[in-house]
Amino acid sequence: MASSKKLILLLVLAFLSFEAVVSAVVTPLQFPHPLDPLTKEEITTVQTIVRTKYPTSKNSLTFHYIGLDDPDKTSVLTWEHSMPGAITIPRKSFAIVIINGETHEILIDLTPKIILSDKIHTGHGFPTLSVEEQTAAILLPLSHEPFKESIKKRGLNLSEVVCSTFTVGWYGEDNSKRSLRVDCFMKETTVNIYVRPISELYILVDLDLMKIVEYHDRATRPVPTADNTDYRFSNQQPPFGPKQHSLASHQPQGPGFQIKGHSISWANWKFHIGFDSRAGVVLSLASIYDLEKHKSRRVMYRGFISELFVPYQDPSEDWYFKTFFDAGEFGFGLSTVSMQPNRDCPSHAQFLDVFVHTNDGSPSLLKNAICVFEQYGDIMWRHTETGIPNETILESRSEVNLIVRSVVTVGNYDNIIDWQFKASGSIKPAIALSGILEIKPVEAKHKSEIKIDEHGTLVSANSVGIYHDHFYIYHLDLDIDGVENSFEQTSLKTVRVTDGSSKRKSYWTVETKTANTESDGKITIGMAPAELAVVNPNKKTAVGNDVGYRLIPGTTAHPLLTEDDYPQIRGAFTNHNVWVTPYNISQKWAGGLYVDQSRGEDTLAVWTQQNRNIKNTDIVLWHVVGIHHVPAQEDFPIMPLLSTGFELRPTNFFERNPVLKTLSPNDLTWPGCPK
Ligand SMILES: *[C@@H]1O[C@H](CO)[C@@H](O)[C@H](O)[C@H]1NC(C)=O
Ligand SMILES: *[C@@H]1O[C@H](CO)[C@@H](O)[C@H](O)[C@H]1NC(C)=O
Ligand SMILES: *[C@@H]1O[C@H](CO)[C@@H](O)[C@H](O)[C@H]1NC(C)=O
Ligand SMILES: [Cu+2]
Repeated sequence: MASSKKLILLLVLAFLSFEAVVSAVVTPLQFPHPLDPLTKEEITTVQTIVRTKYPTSKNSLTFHYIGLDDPDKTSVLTWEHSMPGAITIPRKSFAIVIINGETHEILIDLTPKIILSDKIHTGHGFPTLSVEEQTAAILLPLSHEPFKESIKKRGLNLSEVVCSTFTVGWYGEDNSKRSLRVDCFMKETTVNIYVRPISELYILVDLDLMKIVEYHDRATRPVPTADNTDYRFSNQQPPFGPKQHSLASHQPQGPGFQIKGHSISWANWKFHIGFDSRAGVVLSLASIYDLEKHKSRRVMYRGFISELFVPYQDPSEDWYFKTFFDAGEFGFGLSTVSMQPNRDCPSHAQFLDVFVHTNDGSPSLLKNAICVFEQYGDIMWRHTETGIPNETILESRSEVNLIVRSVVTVGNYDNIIDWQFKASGSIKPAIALSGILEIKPVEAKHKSEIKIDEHGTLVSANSVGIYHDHFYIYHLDLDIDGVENSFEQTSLKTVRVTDGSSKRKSYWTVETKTANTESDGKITIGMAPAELAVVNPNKKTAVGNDVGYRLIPGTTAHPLLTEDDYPQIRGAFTNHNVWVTPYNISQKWAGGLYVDQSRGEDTLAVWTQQNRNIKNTDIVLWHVVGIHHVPAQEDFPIMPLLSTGFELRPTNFFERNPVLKTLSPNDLTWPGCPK
């Protein structure tokens, strides 16, 4: 290693702010924020109250969701504009609890500690699975005699078998038992279990009985080899290239953001970071300070990922049911993992811990669940003016952005979920995927041996990475400079010159339409170019434009399943890339409140059939970010990040470039180093 040539890049930068900011310390708040996630004590209160009302055995009372019951939006807005402590918004919790086989929706007031309502869910679909019941289910095969026989028959070592849970979906059947499929893998000599499946076993677990209720072993395809599948550094052989050079980051003035409780202020932005066991990170009350209007202006009341639909595209017995809804079935919050400092987030990042709940209702601490940091090095704006004789003008500003990051690992896949804030007013939500492909074993060692459609790519000998999609749907309750907004579609249209008034034969111009009802808000982004914006028709700029924010989509993907296919009925919220609904406190989950084995009766696609008014009212923008994944060899044995995202960008929101006068961070030298 040429360590003498090691380059230490120095990044010492000042914070970017229009007001003096002291270094960030997580200070406890005198008055809690009404949108703060449930505290450890509050989760325990829910547990105690429910258990006191139902003094049944522990096994017949399991908590599948404990969260903050959303306070009334109007009250939160009033609270925000009142003196601290002047208004108290009651802290309430909404819990979904299975008690003796019945699903209860329990609303609790946490201050007088009373149950406000307790309803039994009678429709289709089941609550989010608990981590603990999945942990119990994956152990069942290991003591199931027919399974042990199958393992023996295959010449495998039972001590090296690990199993994993897969939701069963719904394929038109009337059955309404909570069940799970279990697939098993070999862990000998590699930890990369997903690429070493023991295929053609059918293991169905009844979750209420916590028993294997169906078992078949149809045939025997060999388990793919463990060679070259391990991703742990300790198991790699040199050479370890390409070489990456080191970077030291240091913020001598401290970070440019401040965290008070769960409220963040940074540069011209203020927002709140919440956390929910189903949604994961929830950002609320995002406002930007307008230097010219001398006030903070609201952009977003709340934003979070409402659902993630991952349908695999192999219709065979082993695979057809693999059509997952990761938020509703597994919980984005429950699947959030601790991040590694200096790897998942830079060394100058600050971390937030969260509490999730276990299935017995106890709070469980998750360290380093969220990180907040500033990102340096991009250009904010620039211009080189070469058109003025004998004078060169070069003006360039570098920018500092703020990132809020969390990682949600659902089984084989890791979803890196970022919210980027820019001083120029943009919010850029981004998603990056890493992790491991789901592999189907095949006989073929070479592509030429594959004679039938194996529904995937041969990524290694005997290993097919199955085609699938990742559809993320964001719930974006934008409140552009106020609650009453409209959705506008500005189409770009070709005009043909027919009257000989120009030497040109054509040009393009725009035509703006304001959406009246939900059907006007269903947008399939495609060939016809259009600008999509949420505007406040009641607020105009000095020159008369409606203030607004534009949605600049990233990659868009359209579902390829037929609309009558069962998974697509359940995932019908992917039928359009954009939807607009009137704000409804109960319509948070695009795939429904109860997604496991749901029948598509409570999806965004169904709600919008009401075709409600969305003009000049409180609206929610839903945006689907999709990735069709045709696996490639580089995705094996573990895939480098695949990123996508979109931008919410001010459009006639400010009178002019809001960062015209923003200084670049200072150039500083490393303490003790020569200049
Ligand atoms: C099976 O795996 C266990 C655990 O790794 C190991 O101790 C044992 O020797 C293995 N048995 C055989 C027959 O390879
Ligand atoms: C530019 O500078 C050159 C050399 O100094 C000079 O001869 C010329 O007149 C200048 N041109 C203009 C447009 O000022
Ligand atoms: C609000 O959402 C709930 C749940 O989907 C629904 O039953 C209700 O009709 C909705 N209200 C309005 C006014 O749309
Ligand atoms: Cu993928």
